Amino acid sequence: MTLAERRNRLAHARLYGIVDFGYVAESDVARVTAALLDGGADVIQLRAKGIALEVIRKAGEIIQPFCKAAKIPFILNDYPEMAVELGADGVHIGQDDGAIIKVRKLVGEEMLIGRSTHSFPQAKQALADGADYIGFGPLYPTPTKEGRPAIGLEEVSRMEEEVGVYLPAFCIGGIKPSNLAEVIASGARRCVIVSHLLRAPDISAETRTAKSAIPAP
Ligand code: 3NM
Repeated sequence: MTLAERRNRLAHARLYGIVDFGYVAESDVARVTAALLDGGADVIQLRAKGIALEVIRKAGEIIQPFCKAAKIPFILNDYPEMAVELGADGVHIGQDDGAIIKVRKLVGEEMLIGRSTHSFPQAKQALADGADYIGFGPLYPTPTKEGRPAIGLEEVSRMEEEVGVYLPAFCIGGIKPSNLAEVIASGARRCVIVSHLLRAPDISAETRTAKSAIPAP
């Protein structure tokens, strides 16, 4: 995908899915990726905290062709150099993973850079620093990042009005069907859902249901 196609895909994205090794066994990467894509996930990230680099690389080599065939951006969490080697469409970095400009030097101009943000000021900063998209959360307590304080819904509309108009902003953290309506009502236009989808008996169906609850941007 060209940069323009990558940006265009993100601009139209509503639901961002993550193949997270906290929930997905190495042997299940292909099945879960296919199910998320089949359910309509608009972006796929590989997130593997504390996993050996070789295992991450192998998982990336499985996910990349699935995403390429579906024309869905494949984003690697952390590891900018590996993201380039894998032919990923982007890399996602946290608040403590250094300056975006440094990551940009590693990945070049064609790749998307996503940044996790946990407050309105951090969201504004990520925009100023040249992020291609942001995550914003955690809105609720989440088993995926246990102990992380929830930021609630208060800042969502301001973030969307002052940052989300310039770049895609994905609300994240503890989002599930039972709170999706209030997340949308608070002003969110795009969501990341991890544990709820990955724990579902039918990941594809659950993904489809969640996506249908997020209005098209
Ligand atoms: N990042 P779930 S919250 C990976 O706020 C991640 O930056 C967050 O998983 C952030 O849908 C989070 O299971 C966990 O709550 C999202």
